[in-house]
Amino acid sequence: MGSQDQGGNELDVVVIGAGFAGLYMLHSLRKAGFTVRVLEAGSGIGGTWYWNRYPGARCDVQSLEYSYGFDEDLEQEWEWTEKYATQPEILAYLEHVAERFDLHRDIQLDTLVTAATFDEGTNSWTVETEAGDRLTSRFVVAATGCLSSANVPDIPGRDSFEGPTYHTGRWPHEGVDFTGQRVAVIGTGSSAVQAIPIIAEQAAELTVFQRTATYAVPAHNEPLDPELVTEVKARYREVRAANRLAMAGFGALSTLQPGGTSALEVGEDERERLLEERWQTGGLGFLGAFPDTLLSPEANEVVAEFVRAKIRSIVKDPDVAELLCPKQVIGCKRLCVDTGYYETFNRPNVRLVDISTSGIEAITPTGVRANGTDHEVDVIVFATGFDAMTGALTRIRFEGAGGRTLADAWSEGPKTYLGIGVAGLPNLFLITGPGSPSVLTNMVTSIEQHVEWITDCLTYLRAGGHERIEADPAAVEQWVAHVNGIAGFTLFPTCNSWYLGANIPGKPRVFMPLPGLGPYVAQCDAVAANGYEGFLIDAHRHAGTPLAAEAKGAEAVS
Ligand code: N01
Repeated sequence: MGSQDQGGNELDVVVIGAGFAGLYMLHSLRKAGFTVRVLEAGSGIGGTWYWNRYPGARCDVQSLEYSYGFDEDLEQEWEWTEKYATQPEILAYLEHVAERFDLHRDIQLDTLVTAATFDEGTNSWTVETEAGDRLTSRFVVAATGCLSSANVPDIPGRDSFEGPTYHTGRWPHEGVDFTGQRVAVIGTGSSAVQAIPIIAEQAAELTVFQRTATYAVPAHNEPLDPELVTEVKARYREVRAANRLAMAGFGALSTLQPGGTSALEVGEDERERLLEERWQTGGLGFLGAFPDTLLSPEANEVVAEFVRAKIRSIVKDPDVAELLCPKQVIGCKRLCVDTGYYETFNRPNVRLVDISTSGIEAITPTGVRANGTDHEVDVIVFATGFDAMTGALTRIRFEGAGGRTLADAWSEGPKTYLGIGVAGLPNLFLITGPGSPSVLTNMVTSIEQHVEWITDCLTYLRAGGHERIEADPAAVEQWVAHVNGIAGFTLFPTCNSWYLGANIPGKPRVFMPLPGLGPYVAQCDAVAANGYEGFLIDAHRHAGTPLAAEAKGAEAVS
């Protein structure tokens, strides 16, 4: 089954990326007897948690849930310190995982993959790196992350600025000292919401450029209660299983049950009580007060107005408060979880500049021009997000059967089967790709489900002596229609979110993730149980590829 790397070693799988997905993919495949090499662009492992080192970076899914469940000893021995873990703590956890499972020996750092070409004669991929290395393997798994291709907008004069500029997703490892500096932050998404309160404490002046106001709910982060940790560790199997069946891959630790009655059917006092209870609890579970928040515009408005009232009560200047009140549907863009975000706009050294009408006009050598005013600054922070879900994939030139590239296949927006397979690109697997729940869930839950599904699939192929699998174009079309159909029932497509690719000029506007993890997991299981229904297995067997050769490969990895 295996192909060869440059050193002549048998390789079954090349995995691209060494974040949560790539690390577990390596471990899982190795355990199943496959030979694997992981190629990672960074100088260290960790993916998102390697790159996003901006001030205040932490996860907004509880650490006891945002962690691997595949190894019982691992989950028992690791001690999280806070309800929501910081970036350094999550990175330390991933380093621990890599050490514990001896992963480093199969990971090649500082290796940017630029292209991968499928050879129909041998049914294998040749993966090329920026340094000119070539590796050949039967399968490629893209564990490239959904939010890893940084978006630095092409604002006129961007490169003329004479001071330092930073993107939150490419933060310097040594940190940045903003003491005494005049700082501009462009963007008000999750990264900015976390960074702004901390930058404001350091900087002499902070100017925030806001194109769209954001909804943020309090984190109420706190040190983890040892009693809670003991209690969760005692029932971890149940917690992990419940999360995999849940709509968003988390929530098993929540003290609040998802609301069962429409926001429009409960009385005003009860609505207020339910929302206040969730506001005081904190976190993303805020959106779970009513079942129709993301389905009915009227129900949504009830929840949105509750948050606007909170903003008006926190922010002292009524004009600033009004600018900070979002107009779009709540939850349509990803909800932010904050610690002191709105309060920061009460500080005398913080200014909010509304750029909703005409954007940023220019970046000049000394600052940022908006609404005809030049804002002089020493430093610019781009908290401008990512070319989400597709950017990290399409920047690699994947060339599949008949010279068809991934960029060709996705010219009208990403099209996949299950978010895992792409028609015309055999033996390529995506982890948490577009068309799967991915970014609408706890990423670790979704990653583990995909890793295990892919491992089972490769084991099945090996057992059957198969060397090629690809998504059936008809199954892809049906799946894309299914994803659009489900998204169409929700309010998600109603705003300019990165879920739709709307943040990247020229990107096709397609809702990329699939709402609802639990039902999706059942579909993936059914596909596997039915012999990988919707995938073509050895459908285009090359006449010159004898089965004996693959059987020999299968022996080598078994
Ligand atoms: O990026 P974003 P992010 N001119 O795309 C603005 C995850 N995450 O890095 O809304 C001016 O959300 C843009 O404006 P608009 C999480 O899934 C998780 O903050 O497009 N402004 C927006 O305000 C999150 O959703 C965590 O009008 C421009 C901002 O920049 C995802 O990563 C923490 C602009 C970008 O916001 C991405 O978050 C951090 C332009 N040309 C991130 N272009 C946690 O777990 C863009 N903007 C807590």
